[in-house]
Amino acid sequence: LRQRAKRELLAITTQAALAEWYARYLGRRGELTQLLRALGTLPPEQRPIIGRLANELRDELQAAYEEREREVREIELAARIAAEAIDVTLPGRRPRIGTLHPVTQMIREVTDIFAHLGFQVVEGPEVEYGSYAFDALNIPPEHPARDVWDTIFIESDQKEIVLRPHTSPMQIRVMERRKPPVRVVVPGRCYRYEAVDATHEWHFHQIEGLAVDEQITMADLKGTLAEFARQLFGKERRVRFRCDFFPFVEPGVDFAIDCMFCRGEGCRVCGQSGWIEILGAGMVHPQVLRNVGYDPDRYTGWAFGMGVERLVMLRYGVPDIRYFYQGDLRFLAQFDRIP
Ligand code: FA5
Repeated sequence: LRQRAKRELLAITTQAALAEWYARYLGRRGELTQLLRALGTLPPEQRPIIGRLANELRDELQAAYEEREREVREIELAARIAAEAIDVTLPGRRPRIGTLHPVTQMIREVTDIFAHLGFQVVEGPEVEYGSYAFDALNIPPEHPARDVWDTIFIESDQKEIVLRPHTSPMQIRVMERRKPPVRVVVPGRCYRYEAVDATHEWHFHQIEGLAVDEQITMADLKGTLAEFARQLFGKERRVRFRCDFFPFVEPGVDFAIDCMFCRGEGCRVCGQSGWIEILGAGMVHPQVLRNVGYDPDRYTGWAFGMGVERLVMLRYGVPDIRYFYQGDLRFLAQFDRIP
């Protein structure tokens, strides 16, 4: 009995098997317990001898059991640790950190350049009154120029409300509230009821510029924009002004830089003209100054408006404006210069 019990005990590696073993030998119906109970049936002279041996065996098995119990606990613990092991030498998983949208980056870069030239950055509402978006800018109702800005209307009753088709209404809002000198740039979203193609979105961004003071001239406009273009696109940039028409400026111009993609024939960016138009600009129309209560005999000023997506497209050679708002990370993650 002793040898069998001990052999079995040593083979045990789980608490469950251990409990079974205990019941089999030392439990209430265990073999040894039965044996001890049967002592009474022995002849009286044999009882003390057998009784002593049986009690010794019970103590021995009890001790062996307790020792094995400790060992089994260690075996089980070791197995659990092995199963739950963490390899601390594995490299960590890099969290995915977002990047600023290329349009946001460009807005920051452009407004930064103008901030260093003494311009304040202000913002205004995207939902705008028709009176600010058009009338105060010298575009009366029924004027054909109103169709140039294919407008998305919110309300078309007496008090027209629109999604602003350009940032120019902020010229009015700023001048209404301040006396000259005024020097501001206004970044913001614009919306147009427009067929979307590679260079036109129905939703895009502009940055408006406005400077009004005594004796502001076209030369200031030219100098400021040339400086801006060279900071953004390189010192060697040449610039061009050509006549253009906007109802709220007189004279109006379009401003272009020399094409930096031209390698001789067949340039897809500038269409071989050698020039890339960047923005519309001009001297603030005297009627616009009057509309905000400025004296056009005392004050003059200039304004410009540029498309931000177009600047990004030029800078990085993005062929299609539709990439900007498709939310495709393969496109967006390329602009990962976090400032
Ligand atoms: C204007 O919106 C005038 N407010 C600009 C201005 C301001 C002129 C101050 C004079 C004085 P225009 O419609 O050309 O002008 O738009 C200006 C720029 O916005 C364009 O050169 C272009 O870069 C961008 N733009 C216009 N429409 C879209 C469009 N659908 N998608 C993307 N960019 C556009």
